[in-house]
Amino acid sequence: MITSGWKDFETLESHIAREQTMHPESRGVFSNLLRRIGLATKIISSKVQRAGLVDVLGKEGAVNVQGEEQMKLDVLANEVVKATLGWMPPIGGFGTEEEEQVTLFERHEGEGQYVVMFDPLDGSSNIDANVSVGTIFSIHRRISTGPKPELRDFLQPGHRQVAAGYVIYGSSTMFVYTTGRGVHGFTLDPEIGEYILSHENIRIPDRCHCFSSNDSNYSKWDEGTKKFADHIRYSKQGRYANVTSRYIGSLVSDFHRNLLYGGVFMYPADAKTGKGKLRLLYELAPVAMLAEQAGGTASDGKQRILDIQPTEVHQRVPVVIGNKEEVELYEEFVRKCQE
Ligand code: P6P
Repeated sequence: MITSGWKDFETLESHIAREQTMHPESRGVFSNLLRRIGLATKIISSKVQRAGLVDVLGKEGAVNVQGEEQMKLDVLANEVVKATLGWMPPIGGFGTEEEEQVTLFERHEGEGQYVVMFDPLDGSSNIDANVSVGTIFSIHRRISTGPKPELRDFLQPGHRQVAAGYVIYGSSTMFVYTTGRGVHGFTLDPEIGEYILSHENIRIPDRCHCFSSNDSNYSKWDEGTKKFADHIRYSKQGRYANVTSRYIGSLVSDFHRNLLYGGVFMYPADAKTGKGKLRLLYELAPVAMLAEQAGGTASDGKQRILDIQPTEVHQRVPVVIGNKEEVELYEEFVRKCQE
């Protein structure tokens, strides 16, 4: 009988509604925002899953604010996010990897209380090779009180996020999010167009199963980072007896694998410039919130990613993220090599 187990047939919609009951004062505004993000990602998923069939593969012929070549799907995903969310009264403004400036809206009294940051299609350089990509989002409550948001509403430390999540467009499409009460994963059933709860209360396994970094940058790393990477990969004893290397080159995919299997991902600073590659506001702060909600953590080598006070919208920082034991070990290697 197909009805057996349907009592557990939790969808993203019903989960959001259930979470809302934890806030009796809530009018459902925040819940509607999360639902719309779910809708936007279903639309993006339908485009990504048919990328080879519709003329959306390949380069847009433009570069984004990062100086990165925009793929057609980057532009399309960005437009979908803007069209799906931009008109919503609760959104005072949004920022996206694809645009230099944040977009600010003048809303009526009592509206526009949230700002949202997006990486509409993370890992898009992999699209032509059919590698998993993802959408990452971060939601903050405004701290300014005027009719329009101000930049400081976006430049808040990650520990103030009210929600964060990603959707991974892989062998299946999965929506993973947190509102500060655990991490929950929903797999899209394309036959009914619903995200179904498939991974409730995800906890990162306490084992370093995977080590994930772009080793072609090894020569650019500082000594502490090199020693840490060598220790994890080559000691082949104790906790690291069975570590394997995996690197997809798509943050959402590398993070999602480590979240489920255990492991550590790092994109360290270039020792010469001190700069990292990954963006703080719409890549690292959201995945760092998820990591901590799942029992892991994320650091720039010296401090929690979630404690960094942002200074600009497209700010890049170094990162090590995953099991708490490995991230803390990294910080120790960095400290020792700087003493
Ligand atoms: P590299 C994708 O372009 C991205 O922003 C992340 O998704 C990914 O983790 C990283 O860059 C990959 O960078 O230099 O290894 O290609």
